[in-house]
Amino acid sequence: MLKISLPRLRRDLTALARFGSNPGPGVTRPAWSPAHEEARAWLLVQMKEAGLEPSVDPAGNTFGRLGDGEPVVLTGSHIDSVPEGGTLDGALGVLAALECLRTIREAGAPLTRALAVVAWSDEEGRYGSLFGSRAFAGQLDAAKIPGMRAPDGERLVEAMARAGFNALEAPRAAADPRGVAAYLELHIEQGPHLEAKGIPIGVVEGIVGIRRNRIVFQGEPDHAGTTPMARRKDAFLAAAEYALAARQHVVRRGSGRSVTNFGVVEVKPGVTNIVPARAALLQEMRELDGRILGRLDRECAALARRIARRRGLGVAIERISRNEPARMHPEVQGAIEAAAADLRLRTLRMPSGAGHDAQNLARITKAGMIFIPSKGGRSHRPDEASDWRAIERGANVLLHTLLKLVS
Ligand code: HGY
Ligand code: MN
Ligand code: MN
Repeated sequence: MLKISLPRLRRDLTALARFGSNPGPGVTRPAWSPAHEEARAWLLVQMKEAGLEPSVDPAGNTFGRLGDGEPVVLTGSHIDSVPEGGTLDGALGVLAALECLRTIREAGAPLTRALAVVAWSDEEGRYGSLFGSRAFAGQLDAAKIPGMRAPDGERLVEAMARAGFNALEAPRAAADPRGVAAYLELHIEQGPHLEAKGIPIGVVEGIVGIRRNRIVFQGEPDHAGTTPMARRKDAFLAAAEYALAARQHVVRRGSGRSVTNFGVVEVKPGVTNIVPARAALLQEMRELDGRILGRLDRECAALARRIARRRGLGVAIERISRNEPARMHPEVQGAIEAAAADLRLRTLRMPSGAGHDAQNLARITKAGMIFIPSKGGRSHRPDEASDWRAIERGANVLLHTLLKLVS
């Protein structure tokens, strides 16, 4: 039975982890950064050496194709990372796919369809959520590109220009759906369920929708020493009350799986002896059911307005990004389960609480995802890890699922 080469995959994962490596474990490799562009150049060389036809599209998506003709079966993930992130999130899916195509090519396996490995740009959404796969799926709103910025204010247009791309050209990456037969992504679970159940392979049924909003409370600056407490229009206190109340609302009135997070808090003027005049929160909400997600979004906005009114403050709510939930295709789920059965591996059907490029691909083709266990369920942190045996199992399930999709 055809198997991938774990030593080669391990060599590639170790090599890629060098680009943007932190002083300690993990990586910081934001999209379009010098470390990311060096990683892309390295990946293109590996693709060429593997005998694949490399290319990069106007949205910065990097492809390595095996075989000619359409429609093609795509497999991959992303090589950008969160700040202080781990070495497997995204990288595993791209490099396991590369190793699968190498193995298939070396074995001279008969292909009824072309295959391509892909690294989607800015999956982590530093400038705009799931950017590259959104452009490929024809979902990128060109009018929004000039205003897209990172949390630190850096514009997407400047970041892409620095890497040699014209951001305004990104919508030209939109693919003809008839040219894509299926999409398959191997990813670490980034949660605790597979490890807790002792099951080696997750078969993703659906991926959560994600709503990201900026909520800005507007109060008044005042002297922090002389202003009586009852007279303060403290924007930070309104934001703090909202964050606690919104979290409670999502937990109580969501599906039981619904989650929310406040990952960025900005307080202005941001000095110790002035009452905060302005407090901005970046909030995200995630839920598998689009209707529930929409309801929570509306209810939280109403909650913010009530708190602002009661405190005599202003509030502005700005939508940052919005990804709808996506169902994975039953045929691809079935192929993953059949491949795992061939390899005598147990599987678990499960939702993904993380967003993935597969949710954009699901809009234009049959998409599926394979999960492997994350140690301690940890991810988006430097000590993100999976066992090498788990990595090998996941890559072999990816290999045999691909073979079922192209034979
Ligand atoms: O945030 C996410 O869910 C993914 O890791 N980008
Ligand atoms: Mn991630
Ligand atoms: Mn990821």
